[in-house]
Amino acid sequence: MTTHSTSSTPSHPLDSLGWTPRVEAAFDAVALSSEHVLLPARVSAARRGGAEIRLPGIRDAAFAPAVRRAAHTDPAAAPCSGDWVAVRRSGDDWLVEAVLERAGTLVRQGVAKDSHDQVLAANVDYVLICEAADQGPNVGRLERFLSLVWAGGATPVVAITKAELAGDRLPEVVELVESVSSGADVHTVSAHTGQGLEALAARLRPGTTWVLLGTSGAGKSSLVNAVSGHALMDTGEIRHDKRGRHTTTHRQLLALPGGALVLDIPGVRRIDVPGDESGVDRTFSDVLAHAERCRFRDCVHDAEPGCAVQAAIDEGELDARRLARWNRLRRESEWNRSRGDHRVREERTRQWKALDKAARDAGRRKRGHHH
Ligand SMILES: Nc1nc2c(ncn2[C@@H]2O[C@H](COP(=O)(O)OP(=O)(O)O)[C@@H](O)[C@H]2O)c(=O)[nH]1
Ligand SMILES: [Mg+2]
Ligand SMILES: [Zn+2]
Repeated sequence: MTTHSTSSTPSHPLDSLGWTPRVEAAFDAVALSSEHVLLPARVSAARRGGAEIRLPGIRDAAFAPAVRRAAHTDPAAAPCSGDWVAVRRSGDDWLVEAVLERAGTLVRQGVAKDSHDQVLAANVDYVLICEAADQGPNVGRLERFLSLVWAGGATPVVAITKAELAGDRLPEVVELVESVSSGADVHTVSAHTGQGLEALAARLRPGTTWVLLGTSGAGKSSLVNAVSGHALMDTGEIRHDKRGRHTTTHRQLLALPGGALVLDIPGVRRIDVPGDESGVDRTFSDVLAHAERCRFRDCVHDAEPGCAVQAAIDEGELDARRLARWNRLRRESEWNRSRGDHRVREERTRQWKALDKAARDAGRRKRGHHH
């Protein structure tokens, strides 16, 4: 998603919301086959049964509550923050006619036995994973975040935040973070001293959509504020009173002065590795590269002869703990996928039973009618 209007072409009113040719094509397909006049809008926050939407150029409708026309059983199909939707006016309401096809999603695994996966954010180009320099860093957590982002199709960027707090340890912290971030750029930043902010700001290109991931207190909001030069987000120093929380719900799609968009999603406390193993494999691409040179194709990199992964560990090229974490995340990912498959099967059975019952009830009514 690198096609953006230059200063020579007049900007489209939707550009400031992250409009792209891909979204335009998806919208046209929906709009042309509808009997209604539809408008494209972007969802700033999910709502029960609908969404808060942003429409450019319509006075006082910057944040319009919208309702979903069709009730779907699949919660993953409900509008979520970052979604592009096709809406139409109906009296005083905006109706969401369709959720346009997504690219780059962040998905929270359904944790409970029968819970569905939840799309936290859609149409995300980049995810800035924030890890504070003075708290570890926690490389296992970083690997989980990276797996989640890769699996959803967005590009991860890592920020080591609060750099000045690490003091002499900073080079060591950076090396450790870089050793687990293969394929992702690492920025070392401080919202307090301004270190690294210019380099990061240069990456926040106009029209790109970002999500910040990291534990509470990692410095996400401070970083957004420091980069943008405005107090766009509440930080740990501000008490979250009623008004504060209200403000937050209405500010879930933030436009940075440079033109990038930030989706402020609810905190992700528990990071389950997605059932899509490609995310884990991409995160551990350096380990995979070793594994490709193992003598046996089904090598489990334990004690097999000719294991290139064990050889890399012996030679000090690979940390044995990283291999252990890879194995663990792969197992978790497989488990989550099988659980997801099980859930889909159960859902199908439930729908089939409901259809079957409806047919039988209809048959009974029909027979009763004839008597
Ligand atoms: N020393 C220092 N503290 C920071 C920095 N960035 C954030 N903090 C502090 O860390 C705390 C949490 O920051 P906040 O941005 O609210 O974190 P969030 O929960 O990830 O959004 C606040 O007290 C900030 O002042 C930094 O670069 N240096
Ligand atoms: Mg915050
Ligand atoms: Zn091996």
